[in-house]
Amino acid sequence: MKFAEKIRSFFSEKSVLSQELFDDLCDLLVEGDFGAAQAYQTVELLRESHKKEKFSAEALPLKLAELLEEQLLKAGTGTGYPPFDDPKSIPENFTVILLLGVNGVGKTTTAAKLASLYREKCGLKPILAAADTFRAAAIDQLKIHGDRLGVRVVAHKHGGDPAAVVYDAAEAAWAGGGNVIIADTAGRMHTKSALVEELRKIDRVVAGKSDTGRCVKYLVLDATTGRNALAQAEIFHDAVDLAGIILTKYDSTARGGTVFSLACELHLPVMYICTGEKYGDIETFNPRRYAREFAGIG
Ligand SMILES: Nc1nc2c(ncn2[C@@H]2O[C@H](COP(=O)(O)OP(=O)(O)OP(=O)(O)O)[C@@H](O)[C@H]2O)c(=O)[nH]1
Ligand SMILES: [Mg+2]
Repeated sequence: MKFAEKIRSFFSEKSVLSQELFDDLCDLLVEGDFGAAQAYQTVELLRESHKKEKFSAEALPLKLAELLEEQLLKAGTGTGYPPFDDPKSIPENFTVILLLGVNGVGKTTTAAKLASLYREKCGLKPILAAADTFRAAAIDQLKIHGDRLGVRVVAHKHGGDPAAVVYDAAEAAWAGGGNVIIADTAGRMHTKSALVEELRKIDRVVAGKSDTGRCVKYLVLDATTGRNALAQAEIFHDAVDLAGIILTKYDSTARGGTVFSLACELHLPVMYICTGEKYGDIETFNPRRYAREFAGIG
């Protein structure tokens, strides 16, 4: 059963706002991948607002959704949801988007989806950069996507320097070949310091190419890994300055509370949600819709 259905049936069975209901809701949130402390805190806030406003049991799902939405919006403050939503915000020069993440979370697939999304919905000219030079097949995998989509792919040989790939992609963009570079990285290093060093090098390459060029780092997380995804985010966020999260495989998960933990515990906003293997299976994250769906509304 999808979590949204579960929470919906939970609310539909309750007509009285009792202590027991709040306790059960807390357990349910934990089941939905909330951290225990955060679930407790959320329910406490609901309880307090109930004391003041005396709303009915029927109003509880909406109150929960509003509270959750607020938490999500707070995480997005300063970063903005999502960067290219508004076609008027097309960058003057170029933006490099680096996709980071552990093995198999969906980085390469997401790179292709973003290229398609930016071109179709935002009118941008994307370039794919094969900066995962670590795995031999990774370059070909990205080239296949590029061919299918008709998007240019900048690639070097297997084992090459990822920063040099980004440099060449930036050259191509600078020469008018594009305005958004999506770099598929190996996204993991043997040590944190090696990862940090690698990313600093890429930052320098981008900064050296243009005053207004910017480098945005997104961490790709597999939604099916639940609380483990949060642990990954913690490690990466500690090592590098992440702009946000891309959540993949949301089609295969029943829960989704991790999104609220990312927002509340790490102040990391989710930017995109991927719901399948096709290019179109990506959506810009909508805090209101997400909070309402989670609370079983609509
Ligand atoms: N159902 C579903 N599958 C996905 C989604 N995103 C990616 N996948 C699948 O997940 C698998 C791994 O995807 P990749 O894009 O190769 O992952 P990666 O992070 O690049 O993997 P490595 O380069 O090996 O680290 C593939 O079979 C994808 O089709 C999604 O949103 N939903
Ligand atoms: Mg890959």
